[in-house]
Amino acid sequence: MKRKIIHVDMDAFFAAIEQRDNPKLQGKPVVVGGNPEGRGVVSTASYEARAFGIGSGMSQKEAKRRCPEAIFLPVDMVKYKKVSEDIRTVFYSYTPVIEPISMDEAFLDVTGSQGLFGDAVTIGLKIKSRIWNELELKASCGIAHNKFLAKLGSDLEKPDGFVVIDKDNAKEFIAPLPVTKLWGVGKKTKEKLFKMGVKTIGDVASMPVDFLESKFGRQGKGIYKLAHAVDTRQVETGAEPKSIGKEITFEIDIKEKEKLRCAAADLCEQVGRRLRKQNYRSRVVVLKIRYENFHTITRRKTLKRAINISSKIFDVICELMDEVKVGTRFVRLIGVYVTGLEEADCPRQVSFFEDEAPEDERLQKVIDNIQDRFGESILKPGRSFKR
Ligand code: TTP
Ligand code: MG
Repeated sequence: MKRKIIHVDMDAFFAAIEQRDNPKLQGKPVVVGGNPEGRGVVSTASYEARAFGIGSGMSQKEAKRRCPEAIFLPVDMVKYKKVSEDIRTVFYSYTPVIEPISMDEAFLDVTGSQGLFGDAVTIGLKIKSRIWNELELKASCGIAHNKFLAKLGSDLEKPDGFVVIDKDNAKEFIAPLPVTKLWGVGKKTKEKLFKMGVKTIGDVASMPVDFLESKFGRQGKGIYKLAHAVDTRQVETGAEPKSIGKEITFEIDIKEKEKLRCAAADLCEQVGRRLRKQNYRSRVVVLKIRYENFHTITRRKTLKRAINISSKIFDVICELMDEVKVGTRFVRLIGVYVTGLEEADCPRQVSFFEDEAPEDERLQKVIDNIQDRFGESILKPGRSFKR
């Protein structure tokens, strides 16, 4: 049977919920985010506010400067989570093959549902209208034979979009679109492509794959495939991992605290990276130690707020290492685990009291991007090296 995937993404999610719940806000510029007088950032803005150039991630101060008459509201995550669950319930009534990407976005593989509910377009329309009728919210949908095209489609006609990309002319359909619509093409790659005179997806498609690989390494092949409308990735329903962890057994048992800290720092990097790649934050950090006599202990710390920055995981691990007096006995194995996983849906609001400041998040993003492009060994924190 022909594969059919629907990508659904809610429009101006947080702001739309606020407008729904307070009719006075409808048709008005609404900005949901942190404190507009403090260091808060915009979580999202209603489409009316976007007309003033306000968007996610912008400082609230700047948003206020651009549109002083906008209505600023705090984030009500409990409410949005509930709506997110309601939306998911609608999805599940059409297919069990769902990959939630964030609170307001998911891929649905409806290949096997068509016999029961009608073709993919019918299902997409039903989902859209049920979300509107039952939750009074607007969703945008993209329908195609693969994930890349489905997601591209849901974004093309936002808000209230509905785009079907036909397999037979998918390549022609995407050819005139800018290269930034290809997954993985960020600012840097875009600039590099622009310098080569490559502006559209069609331009990429017309280049030999070898050439793209020589310029962009592995990413070259990836963008080549996408530009040819090829994407074989499955909709991953995958049972949620209960924990993510990494451990190392030393060739020679180690007692020296500094060396053990370096090893732990390296593990925290790897664990943090996996955590972020899988779009989670963790509330529980676990240290595992096996001594030379194979006696094994674990120590855990539960945090008030979930984290996913490697250096923060390392801070907790250091506390736990001090607790078990690392440095006094020979150690054979050391392990770092994170559990109590939560979806890292969206950047959280920022205040002075948060343990993961926006600078930390930004720095971590830069590190992740560099490692994505050049490999993990290209950049390691000083704490992984013994002084
Ligand atoms: P998005 O789907 O990226 O944005 P949106 O739904 O507000 O608007 P649209 O899809 O129509 O462009 O994100 C979903 C929610 O996640 C958004 O309503 C608020 C939250 N969010 C943040 O808190 N910070 C961010 O930087 C982003 C991008 C989203
Ligand atoms: Mg959205």
